[in-house]
Amino acid sequence: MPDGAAIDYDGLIPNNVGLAEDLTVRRALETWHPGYIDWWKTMGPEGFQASQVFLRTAVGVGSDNWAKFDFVRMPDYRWGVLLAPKVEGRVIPFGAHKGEPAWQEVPGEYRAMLRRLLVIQGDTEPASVEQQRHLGATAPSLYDMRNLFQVNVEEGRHLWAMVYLLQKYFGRDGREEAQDLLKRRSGDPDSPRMLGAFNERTPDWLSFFMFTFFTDRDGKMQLAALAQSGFDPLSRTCRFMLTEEAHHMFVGESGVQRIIQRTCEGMKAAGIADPYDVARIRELGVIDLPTLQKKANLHFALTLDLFGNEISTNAANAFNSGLKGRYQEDRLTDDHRLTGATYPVLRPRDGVIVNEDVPALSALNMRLRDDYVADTAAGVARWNRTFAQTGIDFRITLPHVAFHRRIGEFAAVHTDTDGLILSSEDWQRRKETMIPSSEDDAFIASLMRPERRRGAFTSWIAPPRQGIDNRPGDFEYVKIEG
Ligand code: BYC
Ligand code: FE
Ligand code: FE
Repeated sequence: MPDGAAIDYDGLIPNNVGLAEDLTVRRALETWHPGYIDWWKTMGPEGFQASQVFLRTAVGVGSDNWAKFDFVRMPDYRWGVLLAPKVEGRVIPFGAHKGEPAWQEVPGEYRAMLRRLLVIQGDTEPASVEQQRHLGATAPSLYDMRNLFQVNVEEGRHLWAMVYLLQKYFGRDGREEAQDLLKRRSGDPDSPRMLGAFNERTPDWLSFFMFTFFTDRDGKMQLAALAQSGFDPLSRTCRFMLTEEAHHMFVGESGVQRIIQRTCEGMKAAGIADPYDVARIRELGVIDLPTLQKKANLHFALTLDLFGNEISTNAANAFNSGLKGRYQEDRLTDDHRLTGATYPVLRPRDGVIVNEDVPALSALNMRLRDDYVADTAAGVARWNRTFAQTGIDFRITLPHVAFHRRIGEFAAVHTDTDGLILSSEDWQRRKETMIPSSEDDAFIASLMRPERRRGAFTSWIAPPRQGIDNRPGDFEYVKIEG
């Protein structure tokens, strides 16, 4: 196997970072471990902790055959520390240190900035598990329940990934940050998670699928930018996390696609052609398409906030110092320093939205957000094929980036989904046509009835095209009785 590809499963903590020989870090992680298990049992999935779940576990870190599938009780999942193989001779790909050997130790002058990035990244992982903890009870099938738990255990592992870096490279402060990552709580007024969207509720399965489609994709973009890092351990960690991340977005994309499919099939069977005939469509026990659009609007806007301010000195510093690159930095063909370059940024000016060129370094959050929007739009286009295939006249669209924002240039204005600036009165009057109303939420909540028979799916979602690991349709993905 290539360097770093073998995983040691002998000790308490599976790893490919030589923990057996690294006594200090092994002790720090073993000391942290009980607190993690305690957090998992109290803040992780509610119920089902004794159930046998058909989960994938990493057995290697290469690009193929890296995972195996088996029945595991979630608290026994082998969370571990897994880094992608080291690339010999790797250099810092961008910023002021471009071309110097990649750092194997923390560069002292950037220690605080690096620690902050690790803590923010680490904080989102347990936050998402907390947000999703009540969903097992209302799973629309055993297949979906298993996918939820798969995402949850892997987000737990992503927390391990950041905790390892903090404990290995940041000594005492790192150990303190690792403890604090177990203390903050999603939505807690006194000690909330760090970023806005991670304190929102994920009360139902439509929210879960939208979250994994939109918000896990922010994870993909941020991890891709950090995978370029000149701090090599971070780069290697993020590269392996991205392998796992693909499944999370698959869960979201296919989840929403299956909902669309079920709704379209239901409408056809009932002879309803008008997607806005909401009352009749809801009577079929499926989710009407305008409500899906409103949910997409909401989750897109919440996720855009995660890119921070369009114009940011933090982002410029993180790039200049070689800590956080751009999406696919290694495929871009400019000078990778951006000292004289500019980038267009959208901002509201005197009641209209204009494009202004600003120094490219300060616009890096905006740029990553643009890359995110393009990646998201491709996913939405895949959803829209289902309308064409079933002959229902509808399309999901992404709202304007100014819509319903709380962070950045647009936080101060209200707009409609086309980006037209609205007065507060107009916004109040029209908002329930653009984001879910409490009545929409109540309707969705009314559909959340569990389906636990093998191979069965609840009324509002179509079965998947394929089982996990090629298992048959009636496979018992979760053995609830354990
Ligand atoms: N909420 O200069 P700015 C994932 C703060 S998702 C609250 O624009 P910067 C996952 C900001 O912290 C990926 N506060 O900031 C997905 C700063 O505060 P301080 C997570 C916010 O640093 C699903 C101040 O405003 N990873 O993995 O350029 C499931 C000034 O802002 C927010 C990362 O985000 C907000 N939304 O940009 C599971 C990567 N936005 O320091 C997991 C690491 C900004 O002045 N993080 N603020 O007190 C970063 O790269 C950057 O910190 C950010 C913010 C892009 C998040
Ligand atoms: Fe993650
Ligand atoms: Fe994820």
